[in-house]
Amino acid sequence: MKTSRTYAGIPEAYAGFDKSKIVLIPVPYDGTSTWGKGADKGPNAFLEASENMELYDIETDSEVYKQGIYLADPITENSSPEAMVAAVHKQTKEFIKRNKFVSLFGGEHSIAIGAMRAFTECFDNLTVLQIDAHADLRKEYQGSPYNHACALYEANQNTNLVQVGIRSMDASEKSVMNHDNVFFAHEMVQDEYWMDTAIEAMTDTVYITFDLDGLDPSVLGATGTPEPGGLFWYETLEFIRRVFAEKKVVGFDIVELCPNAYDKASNFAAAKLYYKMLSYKFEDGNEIIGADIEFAQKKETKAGLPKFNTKGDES
Ligand SMILES: [Mn+2]
Repeated sequence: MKTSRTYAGIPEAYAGFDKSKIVLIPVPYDGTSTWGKGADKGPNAFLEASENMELYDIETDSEVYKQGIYLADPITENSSPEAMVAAVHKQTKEFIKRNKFVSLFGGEHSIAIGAMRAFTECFDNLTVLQIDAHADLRKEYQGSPYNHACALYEANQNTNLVQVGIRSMDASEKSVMNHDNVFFAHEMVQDEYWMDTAIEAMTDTVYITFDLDGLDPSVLGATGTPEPGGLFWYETLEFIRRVFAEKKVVGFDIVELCPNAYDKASNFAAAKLYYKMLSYKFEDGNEIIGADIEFAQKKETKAGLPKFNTKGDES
């Protein structure tokens, strides 16, 4: 049964589908994880933490929930990895076509495959920005191309993939990796210009897939395969805020929260990260959505809203 739960407990007035600019799709899927099980519990832990979070963002001086955040029904298809990917693809594409800013919360990283496929079909010259400890470039793993270890294989074939925070991979992945677009954690720590170089490597249109294990485990430890030496909180925020400001970010997912009873801080970090990303997206002056496909976008919504002004933000 659908309850009246809203994202972060926001008032119904900001949570209806029609008026919401943002859609959140929970995908509680954990079909292929190899080590720490429990990413299927991620969306609920994330939503619970979000319900206990203050909704004014100091840094951007905004309350982004007032843009409207529609909490979609979770995608629970798990009869096979293929069926799950197809269900995510279909739902994501439907919401893109209805001119929503689509965000997803997993679930393990394979939930991003269908989402990235939908964005690739709807937007030209797409960059996928992957923040992750792992390269995830295997063509198949344990018999399936839809394993979490293969999450970025397709995006690497079809988009401009930029990988940030990588510190674990298989030697076989070296041959498919685009080395100019890979930012290894051990190099980032010695390169004060890595953010500039990473942003230069992106096209104008960006989708972000954020595997929480890209963060340092001291920031967020409740993930299936934690790796030392990850991104810290404020450098993460600085980087993604710049990406939102300098590029047209068209959607994002956050994956691999694997909650446990002893570490509530991780759930809160994931909740805060999600809200920060929305706050940056809708920060004054940032461009809104704008796909290269036909939208049923209502003209009157363009009037009077400063965020639709595009003056002077093309660099
Ligand atoms: Mn990972």
